[in-house]
Amino acid sequence: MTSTKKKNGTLCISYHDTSDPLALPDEHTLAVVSYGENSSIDAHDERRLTVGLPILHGSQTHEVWRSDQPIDAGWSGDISYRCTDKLLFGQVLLDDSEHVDMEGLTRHIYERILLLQKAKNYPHMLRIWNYFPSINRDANGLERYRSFCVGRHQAIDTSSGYEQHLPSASAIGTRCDKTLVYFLASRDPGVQIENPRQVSAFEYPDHYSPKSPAFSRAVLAQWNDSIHLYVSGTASIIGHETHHKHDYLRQLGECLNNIDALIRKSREETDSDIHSSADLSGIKVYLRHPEYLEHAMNYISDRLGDNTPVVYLRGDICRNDLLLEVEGLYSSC
Ligand code: 3EB
Repeated sequence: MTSTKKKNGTLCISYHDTSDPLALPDEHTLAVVSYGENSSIDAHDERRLTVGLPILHGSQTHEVWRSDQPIDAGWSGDISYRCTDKLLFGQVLLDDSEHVDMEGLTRHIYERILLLQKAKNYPHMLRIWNYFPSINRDANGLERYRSFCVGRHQAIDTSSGYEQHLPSASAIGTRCDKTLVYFLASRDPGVQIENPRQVSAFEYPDHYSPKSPAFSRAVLAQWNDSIHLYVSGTASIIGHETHHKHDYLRQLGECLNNIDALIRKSREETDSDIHSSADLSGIKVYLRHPEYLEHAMNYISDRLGDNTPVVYLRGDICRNDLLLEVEGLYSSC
């Protein structure tokens, strides 16, 4: 479905196909996120970012971030940003390979982001996406995902109560040679939602990673004129353990069960009127193997119907036994 109506508000996030005029940046655009073989930021227009994951299927594959408020843009070191009176959208793209020190690279990125948040006064990180190469590869005796967790933990503020202020997140492995991180931070805090079916990631036992993964399961943001729910990358994890290790369809079912449980929790704890994963504005399904695509599409269509934009991407998941992961986003405008 293509819409030509220009949406306005503090922040609107919507999904569009390539031929839709809204997929082209204008003066209200904070970002247009697309997908392709390599992670990149358009040299002529920093609003256009490409995540280095091949699209397996999807039509409305351009995620468009817009605001009707005046936008200020700039660079802070490696970070390109756009901000309004309320929010800061930023992105950073750096050379990476399996030989790069992942812990140091991640620490650098997160420290620079925090400096920018402090300098511009957007203290609340709401949502962050991390895409880096060779996520499951060992380097210097530690899987790169775990080194990422260590570097992130070193950079963030871990003073008392920090676990209640973590953003929702995704961390997905690419097969390109750059690390791309993009994020949304705000002047006002969001509401953290944790999943009753899962141990919070920041409380995982040590054997998953020397430092726990610093993210919330979901964050709800109440803007003046809209409600957003940012659902983290969600896997087939119950408690803290992977379930259905060799069965990607059961893993997919469990991802959706987890997202539905999170959405229920968000309704209990806030004024949100989101009822199930079928109400989400957009869903991303990351598949470790392209062969899963057809069955995954049939399953999603049976469970959610065909009204929600879904993009299927080839990406690696942070635990070797996870075959896929699902994230979602709700934007009321
Ligand atoms: C999990 O639930 C699956 O480290 O930022 C999902 C989303 C996962 C974000 C992160 C990890 C992260 O543990 C993995």
